[in-house]
Amino acid sequence: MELTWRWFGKKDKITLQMLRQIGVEGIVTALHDVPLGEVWTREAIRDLREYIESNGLRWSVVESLPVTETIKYGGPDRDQQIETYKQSLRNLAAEGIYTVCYNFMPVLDWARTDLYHPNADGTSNLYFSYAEFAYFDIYILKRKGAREEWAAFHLFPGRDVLAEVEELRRTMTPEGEHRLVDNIIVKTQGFVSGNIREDDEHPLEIFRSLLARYEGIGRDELRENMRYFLSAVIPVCDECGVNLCVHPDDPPIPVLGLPRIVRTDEDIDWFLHAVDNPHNGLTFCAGSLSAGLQNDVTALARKYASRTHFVHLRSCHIFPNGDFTEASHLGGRADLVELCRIFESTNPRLPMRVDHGKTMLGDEARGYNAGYSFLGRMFALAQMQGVLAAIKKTHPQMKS
Ligand code: DNO
Repeated sequence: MELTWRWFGKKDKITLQMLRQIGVEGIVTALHDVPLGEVWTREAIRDLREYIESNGLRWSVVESLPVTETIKYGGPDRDQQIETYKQSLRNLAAEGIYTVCYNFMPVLDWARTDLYHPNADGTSNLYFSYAEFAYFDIYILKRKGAREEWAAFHLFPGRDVLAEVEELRRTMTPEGEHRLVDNIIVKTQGFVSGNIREDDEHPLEIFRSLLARYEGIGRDELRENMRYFLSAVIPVCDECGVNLCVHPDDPPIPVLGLPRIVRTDEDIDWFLHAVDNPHNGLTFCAGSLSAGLQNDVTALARKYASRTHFVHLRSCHIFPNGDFTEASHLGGRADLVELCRIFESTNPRLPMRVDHGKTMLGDEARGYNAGYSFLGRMFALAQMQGVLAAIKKTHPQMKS
């Protein structure tokens, strides 16, 4: 596979020269300065591409070309937004960038409750606690119907999330609440070009008004809106050779009363058939998929390898109560060794990046984006490089 790395543009504290030293071949990035919903011009794309190339690397994948909310909830300006999207796709192809990742998660991109959950060995990881998430929903966001929904939440038999929320409430402080808001809707969102930026003064209000747009939108409506979007953009991808690949929902469960439609085998099968064209593909995020008990990640990789255009290598560990954390890249529910074998044999040039490394050995003091440490990701990349080398050596026919 092609070894790529998510880099957040010229302001990223991790420089392209650092990446060259650790064996990165391709860059995964986006035009993070272009406001949501505006066209990515050829000039701006070219400027960044040339900068990457002047550092001896190539721009391999766009992550992400954001799909604005109006397309997801089917607002009155969605056709105009889809035209903008098509134009950006054409411009990217004209500049030689052919792999484009996006997601179709309403309002909230990925979600975690703790960004520095301590491990016994002194490192830290991202973590998702259902009780903390429910606390945020009920007592901070104060979403109508939240308490009733959590009372009816029986994904993990024997777990009473509401009772845990009340327990948490006894010790919760204003700082604790602030941290939850920051973790759930600010720190994890802004840098991925989500709806909330770090400097927004009233993130909760923005968030609530976005949630309100989804009243009456359930799974079927969201599916229809995704089909509408794909039917419009895939012909453009076909015409200019772009592989569009949706990122699975992270975590792969419905959250905050919002439907989520890319979280199971059945969902993947649905959207691939909704517009059955090889350019309509999947970003195989082993981490997101492995955070759902319903998913057998290896079986999914086998089934969907030929429609996978981009791979995120990471793995989650789910605790008996359902909470999950990001495991080592050689542990957890996703067997990354087997996944490398599957993807390497399907397409030896398939771009992959390691995702969400640990925070370790001083990463914590560097102010990196949540989950995107340098040393932690470098460590994971080295592990995956070793795995790939071993696979190629034992199966010489797989040499790229
Ligand atoms: C988080 C990322 C996601 C991903 C988008 C793709 O770490 O995996 O934000 O980039 O969902 O559109």
